[in-house]
Amino acid sequence: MALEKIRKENDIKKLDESQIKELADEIRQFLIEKISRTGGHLASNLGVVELTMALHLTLDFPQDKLIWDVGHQSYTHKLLTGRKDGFDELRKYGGMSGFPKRKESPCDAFDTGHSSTSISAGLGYVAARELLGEDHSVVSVIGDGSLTGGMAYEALNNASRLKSNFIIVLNDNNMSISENVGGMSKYLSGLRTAQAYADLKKGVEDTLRRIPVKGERIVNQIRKTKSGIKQLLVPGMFFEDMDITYLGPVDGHDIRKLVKIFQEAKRVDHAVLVHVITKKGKGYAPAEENPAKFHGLGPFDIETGEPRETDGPDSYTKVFSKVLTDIAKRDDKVVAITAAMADGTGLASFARRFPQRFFDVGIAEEHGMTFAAGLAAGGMKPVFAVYSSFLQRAYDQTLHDVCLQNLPVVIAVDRAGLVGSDGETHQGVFDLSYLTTIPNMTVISPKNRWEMADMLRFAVDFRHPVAIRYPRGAAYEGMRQFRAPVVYGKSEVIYEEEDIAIIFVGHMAELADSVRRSLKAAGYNCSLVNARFVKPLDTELLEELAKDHCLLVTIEENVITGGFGEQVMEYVSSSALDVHVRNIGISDEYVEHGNVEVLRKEVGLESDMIVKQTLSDYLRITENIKKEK
Ligand SMILES: Cc1ncc(C[n+]2csc(CCOP(=O)(O)OP(=O)(O)O)c2C)c(N)n1
Repeated sequence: MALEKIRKENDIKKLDESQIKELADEIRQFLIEKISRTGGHLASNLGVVELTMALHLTLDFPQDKLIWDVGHQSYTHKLLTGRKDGFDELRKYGGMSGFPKRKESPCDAFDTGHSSTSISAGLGYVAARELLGEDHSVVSVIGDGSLTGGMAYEALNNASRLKSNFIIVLNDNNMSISENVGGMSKYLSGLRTAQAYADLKKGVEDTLRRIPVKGERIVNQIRKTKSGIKQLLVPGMFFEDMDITYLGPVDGHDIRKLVKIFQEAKRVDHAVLVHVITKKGKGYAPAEENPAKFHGLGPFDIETGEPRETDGPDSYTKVFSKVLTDIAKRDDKVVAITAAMADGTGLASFARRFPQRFFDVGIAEEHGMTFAAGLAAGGMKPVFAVYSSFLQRAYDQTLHDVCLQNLPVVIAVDRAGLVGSDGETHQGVFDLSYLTTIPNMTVISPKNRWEMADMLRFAVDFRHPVAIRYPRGAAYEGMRQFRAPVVYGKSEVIYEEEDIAIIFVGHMAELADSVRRSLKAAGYNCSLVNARFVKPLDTELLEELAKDHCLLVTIEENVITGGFGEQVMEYVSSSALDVHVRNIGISDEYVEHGNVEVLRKEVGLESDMIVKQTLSDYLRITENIKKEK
């Protein structure tokens, strides 16, 4: 067993050639087996087994720095750096992360999760290396999907000035999560299909080089020209014209060729891009056939490739997808935008139904938002469906391009709240804070599947910027009897009592209801309010509640800082209302990976804990009132 010989970084170099081939097969088998049990990112990892091995054969860890873009494809790297045992607890609370983590290993050079950061981070490492007079390699691996993100181009623009070695590995599998889109993708396809032609060019170049004395000079001269003759010799002109040497394309499953090209890349005295062609899902037929399905998934059956967990009730995403398609049938101004997440956001069915009105902009949330603003200014009704954590990228565009002009863009904020096993980078727990800072923005959140539908209809008809926030997973099917029309700026009182009032945001409905039931069982009065609007606040209701309640408890799955509760607290305080406020939410920390239920307990979004806190607050308040009397 070659894999057993790998106990720590650099052990791979002790294997002979036959064991190297064995190792690739064993790694694939290992990944398929483990991920079939834990879930995780399968297809991307199967695609980079040989690429990672070749990098490990070329580099020395931890001195050399290897930076993964997104980082979802770093499993082989984890295996080759002594973390095999971690796979049993992959993505579980307290277990190994599914992404690179510096605190997990000195061989993880940079923490990632969001795309298109690796070239920037690599350049930073290179600049630090130069300033500190160090001498190690820096390699950034970026996928063709991640190369659709603007940050990558900002970094390439910078890389052109480099005077020392920096290796960018372009892992080109022609796929983002689903099929890759756009001009760069087309350009790379051109380079790929020109493989035979590229070999021919290489032949010409080698022949020229063999001309005694002058050969090398002629080749260099031609490389430097801007003329068409260069096109004959040099593929990858886009990069070459930016003074980034282009090497490849090379077969990403041929370890010998890969090692050779990486050795060549190490000799370049500036930035160099190695174009590697890989197959997403390589070695596991169901993943090769359907790489999008196997990009990231839960536990599955290896034989059939089918998920182990059966479908439960519809997810919020599914409700969004169905209702939006329904709205669009009647309103041909409605258009939908995704930043490379057509499947995840549920827009894939909209795309099939209305291909002309669907736009996948690539992994480009910033561009997606300003594009939506342009569509709205041009008379359409854009709905941009985007995960909460990725929307963070488009804060300025939301502020500067959408809200400043008060344009009717609907932001469908999916995966809001804790998302679970993807961890810190993916938790959607900041959106209420950052969105509510923006003038002209309205922020709403539904308590159950029916309100999701009602709110989406409200949002599409609302002629101003509006964000509708909903979580990952099953749409709540409780509280069906409470279905009052959505009225701008108005909360929904579900149970009206006195003393204690719980105000919850969106999917905290179930938890809030359970807290109330416990309080009632213990003999206390308790009102229950569905905030509905996080912005604007229903201040009229707060004034009313203050009259016959002494404690308001706010519950939201968002950081407390700048969230709904803090805004309630601020209003109560600045209006000198006679009521105390307790904010329940996420404290000022990143929340790591793990099952959502486990994470909720960890952060204190759990019924018993909230009941205890509420009673302790209530008893203290009533005690003080008695004393004052
Ligand atoms: C800013 C941001 N938006 C969206 C995502 C979700 N996402 C994760 S991987 C991925 C596709 C990446 O494609 P590529 O870089 O080609 O890697 P591959 O999985 O094909 O190896 C996307 C869209 C993300 N991680 N970051």
